[in-house]
Amino acid sequence: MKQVVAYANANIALVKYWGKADVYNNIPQVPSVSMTLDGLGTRTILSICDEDLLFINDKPAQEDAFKKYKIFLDKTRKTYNFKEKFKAISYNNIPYEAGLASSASSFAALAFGLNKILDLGLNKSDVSGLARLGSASAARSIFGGFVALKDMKAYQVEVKKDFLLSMMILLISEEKKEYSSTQAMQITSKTSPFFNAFVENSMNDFNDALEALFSGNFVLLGQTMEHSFLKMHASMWVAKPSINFLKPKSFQVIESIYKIRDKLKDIVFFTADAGPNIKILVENHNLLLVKNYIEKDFPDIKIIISSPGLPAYVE
Ligand code: 2P0
Repeated sequence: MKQVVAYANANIALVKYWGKADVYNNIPQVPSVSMTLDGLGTRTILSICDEDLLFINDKPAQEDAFKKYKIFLDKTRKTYNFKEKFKAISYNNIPYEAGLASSASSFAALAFGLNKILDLGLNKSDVSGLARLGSASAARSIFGGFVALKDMKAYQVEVKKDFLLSMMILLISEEKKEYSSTQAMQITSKTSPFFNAFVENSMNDFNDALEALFSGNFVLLGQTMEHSFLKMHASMWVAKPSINFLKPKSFQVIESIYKIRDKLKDIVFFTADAGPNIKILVENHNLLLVKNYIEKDFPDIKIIISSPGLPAYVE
């Protein structure tokens, strides 16, 4: 039986994607910038089968995940004109559905695997476009390092030599969230009076983040990242119904980061996605110092540390 194995890393957005310009083609309404996470991702074993099947971490996928997989395959079959069905056996080494972008690495690995098993002959940019049909953030996980996604196109961005960054991921809760990202962003874009402001500002954040990565300006990068995160969450809070992904612990961690900054200036910045886990951006030379502060304040929080990761690949 023909099978392929594909791997993709997850990514964390520094400048957030939130809202869709085109729902069917899954085209983001705003440009985003992310860091690909080294060693945190999804490995998928893909084979042709009589029916579409999805297993995640050795269990049949839950209904929501299976539905998203099936919709993605149906769109792909239509776009590339084939009839085959697929069994995907996926292993995530990141907490599933905890706002750690596991759908990004899942659909990136799946798109890479489909390209190979069907001999579609797509280049990386086109594989990224295919992954985007599954989840827009997946378009970024095809590439390594730092990645921009604007309209339909994702690409790796240039980073100043010796600008060495790490992301600390604080696992505050691995509970399944009340709304999926897709649901939450639809509610926000339809009902939040702040959503237009988020969209209008997004191009500035995108340009500032690219400039900061290019020139190695950590403070500009961190401030831009926090600003984008705060605008995304603020616009969700005033949606109808109001959506809040953060937990009291998330706010306590933010307080602790303010405290570090009071003492040591702008050496640390935070962000969060569609979940309560806080992600902390630091330059490598400050990593241990910041980790020690956080561990002292929160000895019970598990911390995962990641550096910029490699692009997706087929084994
Ligand atoms: C991002 N997130 O830029 C943003 C910030 C979460 C918060 O992309 O509807 O699973 O499948 O395109 O990609 C998560 O949303 O959403 C996400 P769909 P996706 O990383």
